[in-house]
Amino acid sequence: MSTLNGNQNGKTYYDLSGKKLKTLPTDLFKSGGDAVKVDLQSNRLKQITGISQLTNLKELNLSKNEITDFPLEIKGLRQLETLYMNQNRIKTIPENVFTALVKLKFLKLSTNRLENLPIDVKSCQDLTYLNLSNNCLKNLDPIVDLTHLKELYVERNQLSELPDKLFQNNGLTQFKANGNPLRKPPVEVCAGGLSDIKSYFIMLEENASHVYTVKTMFLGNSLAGKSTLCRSLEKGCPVPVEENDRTVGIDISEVNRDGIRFCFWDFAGHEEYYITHHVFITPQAFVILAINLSSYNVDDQSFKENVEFWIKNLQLKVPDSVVLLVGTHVDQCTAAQVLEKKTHIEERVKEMLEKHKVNLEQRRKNLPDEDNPSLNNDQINQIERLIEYKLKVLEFIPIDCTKQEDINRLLARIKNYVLNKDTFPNIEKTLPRSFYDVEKDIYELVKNEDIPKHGYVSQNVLLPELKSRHDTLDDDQLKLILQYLHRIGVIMWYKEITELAGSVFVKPSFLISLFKTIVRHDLVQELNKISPAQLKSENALVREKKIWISDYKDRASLSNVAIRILVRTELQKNYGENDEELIQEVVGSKNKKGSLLELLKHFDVCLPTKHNSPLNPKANEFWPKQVWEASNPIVYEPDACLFPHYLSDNEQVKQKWESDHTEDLNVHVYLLPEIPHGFFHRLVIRTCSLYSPYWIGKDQCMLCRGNKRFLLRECHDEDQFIEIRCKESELESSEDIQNAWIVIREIMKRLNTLTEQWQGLYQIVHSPCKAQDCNDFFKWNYWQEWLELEDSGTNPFNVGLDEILTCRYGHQRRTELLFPRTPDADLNGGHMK
Ligand SMILES: Nc1nc2c(ncn2[C@@H]2O[C@H](COP(=O)(O)OP(=O)(O)OP(=O)(O)O)[C@@H](O)[C@H]2O)c(=O)[nH]1
Ligand SMILES: [Mg+2]
Ligand SMILES: [Zn+2]
Repeated sequence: MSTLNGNQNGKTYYDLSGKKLKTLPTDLFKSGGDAVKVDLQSNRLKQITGISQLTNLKELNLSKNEITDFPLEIKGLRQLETLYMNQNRIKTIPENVFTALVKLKFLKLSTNRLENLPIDVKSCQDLTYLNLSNNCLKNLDPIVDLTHLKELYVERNQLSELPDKLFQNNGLTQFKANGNPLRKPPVEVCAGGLSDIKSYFIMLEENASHVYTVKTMFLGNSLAGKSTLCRSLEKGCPVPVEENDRTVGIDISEVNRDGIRFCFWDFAGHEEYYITHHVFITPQAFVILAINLSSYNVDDQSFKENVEFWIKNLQLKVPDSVVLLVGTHVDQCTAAQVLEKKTHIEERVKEMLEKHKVNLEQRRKNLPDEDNPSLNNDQINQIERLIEYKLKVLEFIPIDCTKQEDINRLLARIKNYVLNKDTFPNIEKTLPRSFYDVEKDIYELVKNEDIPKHGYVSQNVLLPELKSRHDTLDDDQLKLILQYLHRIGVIMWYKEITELAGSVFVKPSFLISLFKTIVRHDLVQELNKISPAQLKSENALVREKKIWISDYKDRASLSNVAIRILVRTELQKNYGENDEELIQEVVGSKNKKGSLLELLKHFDVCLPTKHNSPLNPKANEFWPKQVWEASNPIVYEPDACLFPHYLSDNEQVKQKWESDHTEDLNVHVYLLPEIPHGFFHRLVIRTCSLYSPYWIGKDQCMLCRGNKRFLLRECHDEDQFIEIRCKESELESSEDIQNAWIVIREIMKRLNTLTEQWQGLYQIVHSPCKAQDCNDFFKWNYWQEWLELEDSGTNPFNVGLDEILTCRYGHQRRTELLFPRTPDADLNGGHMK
């Protein structure tokens, strides 16, 4: 038999992967049922009749097929230890299958449509690995008795609770549960991983409490009336806001009403702030979208700017948001106008939500019609998940913010909605009592000035203070609580940033006030205001100030010295002259980067650009056919921050890249439904901190790696995509091509993780056909697997792909130019896992 791969340690195994099989080949059975391992992944199997003849089988791989009904015949494989059934379309598993599979150790069922697990799965007492991610499971009760589990994955299901019994098993070392609507433990605890979940259940035993907290975000354009609404709701009566009192950044406040705790986040409406807003627009929040009815016109433009922009962004970022539309300024409109505008907005919103849904369903429907449906399982799963998200837009409430009764009416409506379980299923959380107490104590500490009033405090100070008030909690438990409070946005503790891990921002408003000093709509004015005395404090000259301003205007680059001066001024204004330690910590000094820059980098707001000194050997990397000059004006500005967001053209990039060539390596990453606001610049910031030299423009960026040039480009044709190219003239050998793919993989990895920040986004990847004017393309499947590939794994592009690929119009290319295929694929197998 041609597919017999011979003996491996005396065991017979067969590699039948990627052969377009619809049934099992009879050869497999002829050879006498001696098979120990069979790899059937990436075929088109719907059933596997005959498999039970292979009674010696220990390992069976059926991943990436078209199985919808769990094959009962598997029952006959009593020696089975390893079973891959992932990436199929299985809805249920009948009872009495697992009772026969008592030797099973490894079971992968991820990416199917399972709603339940059979109770008898507990018969598999030897199971150590179980992967159930990407299904529709609502509870995990059937698996709590699997006491030998070491690894368990249940990401992206519909779990609202995790059974605590599962975590009494001390053998469990790996557990992932992202992407579930969890209440117990809350998502914010699960995000901390296995040890946090275990601690949570232990603390819960002592004393549980149910907390109702709603983060309420006020969004909408400038002058819409957000601050007016926010302050009036807080006070319970109309609060006038001055016309020149524009919100800068975000204002945060807190109110308790009838046992519900509201955290109000009043966002500034100016577009400049959107780059920092992004970070604070978080899931499970309640959004009040304010629309100024007096300036609203009944037309497309007005709808787009005042309503659509915000709803679209929410749909991409947090697609399960709940949005209340509030029309302000009704006192400045006639009753007829209010009605007309209200109807217009309501109808257009309905249309837009409907269109979003139809588009997704259309895509979902079109997918399986393609040549090889099993290739699309991942994609279908992704889209179905997006269809399940339902952004809820509640009613439209027109109000006059200056009238008491309108404020009362709004308050009553909000309370009604918030207490409605259908609207807010996650508002009630089960938490150990201590979570609540610790939070209260932190506020006390600030109030009593046991910690400074800005609330930026070292853990060495905070933890002992808290411990003295809670003698039953140890450091780890306190840290778990702090981490939880960070995730719900009550405090901020960036433990993943090394330089900041030791400190906590007990008041988020302090952190935001730092951002506000440099990310603001009137920054140039602020720079102009810098006085000679302030300049002197940093040993700067007046002429430098002029350079800062022109660099900022022309090149989106802001000197670190200027940043230090602006922040110092702000801190001195609010917290007194004398706290030099705080100032140093935040703004840094010539030798040490301050925490502010670390944060801005962490949030992908700007790219710290380095001085081209011998200390930075990377900066001297040569690139093709030119001598590398040290004085690139944008990038090697010593000690500055680049804000790609403010760049206005691509001239420099174009000049360095020269022109495209059809033979360039070329990958298109489509982002659907559209590329989110600020996505490309975040990608550029993340990528350019890896490679240099680089050149950044408005929506293009070129970077070099060794002697190869790569281009990133945001494309806004009808479809929106990000293009990644590698220059063809620099690809002479097969090794060159492989090396270029390595860089492209790094870029795509960053792109892929960045995408996770927008839950409503999905990606499709193509390599366009390289022939001139041909529109055909080659679709990438399982590319996420390729991104995660470790040395031991099978490159999915080596399974079932020929050496040469042909587009539908007959143009041919070597596969390695279209896909990251490794040329010497070990056709003899031996890499079956
Ligand atoms: N007459 C009238 N004035 C209102 C109403 N709502 C808000 N205003 C006024 O409109 C102006 C702008 O309101 P703000 O609440 O500051 O607007 P904002 O949305 O917070 O604006 P940014 O902070 O710039 O994003 C203020 O002067 C308010 O007093 C209303 O219903 N009627
Ligand atoms: Mg405001
Ligand atoms: Zn073609």
